[in-house]
Amino acid sequence: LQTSPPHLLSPPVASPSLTQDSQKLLCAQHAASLVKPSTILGLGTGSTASLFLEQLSDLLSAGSLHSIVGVPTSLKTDALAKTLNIPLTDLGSHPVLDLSVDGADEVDQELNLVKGRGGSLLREKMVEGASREFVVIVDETKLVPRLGTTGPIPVEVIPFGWDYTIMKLKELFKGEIGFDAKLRTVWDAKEGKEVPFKTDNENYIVNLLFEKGISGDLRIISDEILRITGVIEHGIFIGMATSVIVAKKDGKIEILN
Ligand code: ABF
Repeated sequence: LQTSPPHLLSPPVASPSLTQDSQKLLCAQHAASLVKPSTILGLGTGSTASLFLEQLSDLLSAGSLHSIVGVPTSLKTDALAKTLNIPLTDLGSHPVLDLSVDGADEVDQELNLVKGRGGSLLREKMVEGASREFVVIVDETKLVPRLGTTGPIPVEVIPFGWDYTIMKLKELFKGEIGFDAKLRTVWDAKEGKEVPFKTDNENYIVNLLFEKGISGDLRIISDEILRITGVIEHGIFIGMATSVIVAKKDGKIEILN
C-alpha cells in the first residue's frame, strides 16, 4: 500500500460554515436587494424578517430606496418598523400589495409553509394573501420533507371554549398515531404560573403536534380545521409563497419557485 508523503497531500479546503444567524442575514440581504422603489410591501415577523427590515431601513437611509411603504404583520413588526423609520400603511388603504417578505418555520418541497410558531399567523396570512408576490426567507434548517416534522402546527382559536375547540381538533385527527393538541402557554412571573399565550388579536394558540409530520391532502386538512367554529386560522400556508430564498451553511443562496 502506497501513501503520499505528507508534503504532497492537498491541504484541506476551508469550506465556510455559516451560523444560522449568518444564514438568516444572508437571505434577508438578498431579499432586500430585490425591493424596488415605490413598492407596497408586506412586512413579516420573526428574527429573519426583522433582519430584512433592518436592511430595508439601511437602504432607505442611504437614499437608494424611496417611496416604499409597508404593512406590518404584527404589533412587534409595527414597533420595529417605526423605530427603523420605515413608513407604514394598512390593508384597507392598500388592499393589493406588491410584495411581502417573511420568514417561515418550515418549507416543504411544494413550497407549502408552516408559519406562526411566533404567534402572528393570522395577520401574516391576511397580509401575505393580499400580496401579488410573497417571498419567503429562510435558512436551510427550515426545509422539510413534510410539514409538522420539526415542531407544532399552530392554530389560532377564540378564547371562549378553547378546551372544547381542542376536543374538536383531537376528534379530527383521532386516526393519527401520536397526535396531540395543546394550548400554548407562557410563564407569567407576576401570577407565578403558566397562562395562555395571547396573540396580537387577543386570541389563543393551540399547537397541533404530529409524531411524523402531517400526512394527507393539505387542502382537505386545512378546510377541515377551518370548519371547526372556534378556529380562526391555522399556520399551514398552502400555495402562497411565490419563491423561497434559502441561505445555505456553505454561504450559497438557493432560490426555490
Ligand atoms: C414568522 O416568524 C412566523 O410565521 C414564523 O413563525 C417565524 C419564523 O421566525 P424566524 O425567522 O425567527 O425563524 O415568519
